[in-house]
Amino acid sequence: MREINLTDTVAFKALASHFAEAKDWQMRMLFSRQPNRFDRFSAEAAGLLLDYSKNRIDDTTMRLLLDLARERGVERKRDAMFAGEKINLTEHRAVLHTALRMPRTARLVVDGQDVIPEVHAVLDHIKAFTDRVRTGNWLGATGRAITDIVNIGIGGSDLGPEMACRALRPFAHPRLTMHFVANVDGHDLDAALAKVNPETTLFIIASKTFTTRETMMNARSAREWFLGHRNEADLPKHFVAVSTNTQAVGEFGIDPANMFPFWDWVGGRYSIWSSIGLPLALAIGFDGFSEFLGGGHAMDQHFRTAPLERNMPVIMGMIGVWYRNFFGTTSLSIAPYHQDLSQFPAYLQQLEMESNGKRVAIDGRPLSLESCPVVWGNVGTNGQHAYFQLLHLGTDIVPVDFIAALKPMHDLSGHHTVLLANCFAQSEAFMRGKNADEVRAELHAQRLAESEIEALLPHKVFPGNRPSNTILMDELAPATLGALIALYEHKVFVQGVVWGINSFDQWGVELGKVLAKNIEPELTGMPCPEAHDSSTNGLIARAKAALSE
Ligand code: G6Q
Repeated sequence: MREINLTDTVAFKALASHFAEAKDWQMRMLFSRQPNRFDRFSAEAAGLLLDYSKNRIDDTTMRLLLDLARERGVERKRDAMFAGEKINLTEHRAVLHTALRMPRTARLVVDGQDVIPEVHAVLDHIKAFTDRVRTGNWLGATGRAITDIVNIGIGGSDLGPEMACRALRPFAHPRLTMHFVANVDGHDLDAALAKVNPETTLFIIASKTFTTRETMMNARSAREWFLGHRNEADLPKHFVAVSTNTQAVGEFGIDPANMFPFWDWVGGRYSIWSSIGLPLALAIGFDGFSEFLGGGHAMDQHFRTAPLERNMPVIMGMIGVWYRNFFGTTSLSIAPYHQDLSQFPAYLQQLEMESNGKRVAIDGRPLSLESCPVVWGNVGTNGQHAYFQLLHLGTDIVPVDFIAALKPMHDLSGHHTVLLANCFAQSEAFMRGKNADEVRAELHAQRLAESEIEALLPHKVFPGNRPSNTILMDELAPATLGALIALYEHKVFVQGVVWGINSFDQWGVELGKVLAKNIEPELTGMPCPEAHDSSTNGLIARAKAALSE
């Protein structure tokens, strides 16, 4: 079916004429004109508060953005996703990560089969296994309890569990240390193996396809390392798999009883809720993992049922469209003011950029407008001492998402107050800026000479009017983390619908999986299967010479 160009929709045209006026608005003015902006432009759901008042929007902007969401069919397509329709058209698949967090009592029929009993059968398996490891009843080959878990996976089979295990570190079992190996660069596996003892280590080979070059190479090397210390009969006690490919898991030598399956309707970057979350379930226990799923489900319910005016993923998605397609912003910075969310920007980078980094519409025609911005960031306050200079004073406008928990998970006095003060002060400064009069007054107070004040002035004026969202939660716990991830998943969905793209395929990633295969044999001295350009030939020659020394 032919997609209607975004620029041809009634709502987009209305927004375009609204933008002609809105583009010059100053947020300082908006706040003084509408003192209740915080109440008007904030929403709450699933333990999260979203303050979106520090954006270049007013009531009309929001009304028009929601008109656009409706005209693009966000509600209809959302319902189609939840119902298990095959909305991933290029891969002919349903998109059902939301089914992974549905309660046991739910029912969801896909291709004539209710998937919920299967989902819960796997969860039961995860529970039984994780209980045994955590209580010390799962013993290694020499009768010792497991102390270290090495997850070998990449992309969606790595970023989610690694991010979540770090985020929920205070909830983790004290005996278990988690390690994550993703890179085919042997330094990654080598560093992990140097820290662990084969007698007390459990390897999780996590790969949806069980064919990914990096993961299979790391898995084979880990097995070789293990067999250097123990024998083949000991493998089942130290190697388990998470995959959709039963045959390949068996061929690798992993006992099918130790395989945790999932389904092709779970995309890699949406798979933390499936067996790919096994490291998280091991770390925080099955009850914690269930709370995490519950948080995601609570956000699903909100996304499905809340009116668009109060619907957090819809609001965040549409504000993102406002900046990307009207103000022409090119990136989005994620600023978690929580050390345990240090991997969250990298996680969102994949979620957003792999989902919506597309240049053609779902019908294959080129998009009429830009899609996903570059997503990047780091924890606060660290980022303040590095790139916040550009966010405040650079030539580009970069919207920022601040994320913070109101209560810390530590007892250190004073730290959390300073952290939160910094977070709120930054969003205030982005919004207000500092005008010439304010800078002059400051410099006069320092008793600087008039000539110096005038010379310094342009450097010290902050234009402000730089937008941000702030997401607050009571504390960073399994349920709030689940809700936070699901919030962004659905925000990405909303934007994908508005841009008219398939958010659930990843042909750009698939390319990487085949490209290196052509060059690999050449580096080991095989004849050149195809002619490259002179640059690639030159690089190959250099590497070949170094590798053969
Ligand atoms: C995610 C992507 C990608 C994928 C990895 C690992 O949505 O498809 O990041 O997760 O390439 O794939 P396997 O799990 O199949 O090894």
